[in-house]
Amino acid sequence: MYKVLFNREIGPSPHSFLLPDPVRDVGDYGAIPTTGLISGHQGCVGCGMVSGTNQVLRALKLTGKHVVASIGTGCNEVITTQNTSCWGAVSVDHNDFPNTAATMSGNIAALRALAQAGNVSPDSTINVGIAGDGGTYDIGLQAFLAWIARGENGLYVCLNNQAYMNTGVQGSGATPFGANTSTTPFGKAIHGNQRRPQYLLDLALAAGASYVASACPLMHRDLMIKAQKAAAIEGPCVLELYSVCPEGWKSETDVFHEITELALETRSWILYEAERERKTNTVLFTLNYAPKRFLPVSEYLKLQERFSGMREFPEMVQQTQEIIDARWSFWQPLIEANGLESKGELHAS
Ligand SMILES: Cc1ncc(C[n+]2csc(CCOP(=O)(O)OP(=O)(O)O)c2C)c(N)n1
Ligand code: SF4
Ligand SMILES: [Mg+2]
Repeated sequence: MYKVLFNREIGPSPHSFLLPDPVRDVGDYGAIPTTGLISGHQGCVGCGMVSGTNQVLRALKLTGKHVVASIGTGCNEVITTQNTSCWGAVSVDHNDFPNTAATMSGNIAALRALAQAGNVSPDSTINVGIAGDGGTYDIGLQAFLAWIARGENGLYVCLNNQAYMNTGVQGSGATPFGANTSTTPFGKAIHGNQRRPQYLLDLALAAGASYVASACPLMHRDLMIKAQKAAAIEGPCVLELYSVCPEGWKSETDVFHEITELALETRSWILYEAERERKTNTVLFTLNYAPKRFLPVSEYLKLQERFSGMREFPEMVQQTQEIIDARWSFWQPLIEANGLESKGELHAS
């Protein structure tokens, strides 16, 4: 186990108690030159993971280092490898579905060999792995946990769209309770996904990750700060991105913004980060966003047809609310200490 500390400040933070200096605050999105994914990908209109990948790459390029990305099978790989030029100057390899984290170890070994031969400087490169939730929570979990156990430097990005989208919307370990997927259909006898979702960042921390963070492309400044931190902190670092998927979520293609905002305001997606100080085995938790309104989860379910069946079953909506409340209760002491809760509503300044 580890000792838990809370950062009293709520909000995006370029500071880390593991780094001598803060990372560069990337500020407004518009101020950054486009060096992430470039044109030519084949993502659906309104796809969240295109924007998420783009922001990660932009943030990493800001460090001036060369990015080596190992990408696991899934939508992100399929939509960017018919035309690999959309990766620009990133060195990218497509690995097998379960192997993203194992390939990261191969890449770091290759970097060490090149450095020993005097061909590159050892800290000239950022070692990145990118995979979906199916490729991480399920088939890639063994490689992922073993990579963390090896303690190597690298940034693993999980693009979480909460199902196996590339192969026809099968449920994964990250699929929300009650969601309609092709393996958890909403029928008369069984009402959608009957399991509660797992939480990747909990697993990663328990396995010994140095830094874990959740982010979403809507909060681009927060996301890009976190990507830079994860690239700078020693040891395995994990970034999990909320990735809106109109195709699998059965949502309109132009409500990316609204869905993400509802996810944050209902606490269906919590923006936070955790850094581990190894000597004292202390983990510092920072909440990066406190909802402005304490909306019930029923609001979040409205814009996504994958949840439409649940609307007829108020007890399922209530169960979803309980799952959310239970997870949020971890942050309750911090919320109270900041005086943010009042009459059932949160008023963050
Ligand atoms: C060993 C193996 N099993 C199954 C597949 C088929 N497959 C390719 S992508 C994919 C789903 C990927 O889901 P996820 O990782 O969540 O990524 P998404 O497509 O949702 O972005 C599956 C099952 C495969 N390529 N390799
Ligand atoms: S199916 Fe979903 S994740 Fe895949 S490209 Fe389309 S919107 Fe993006
Ligand atoms: Mg997925």
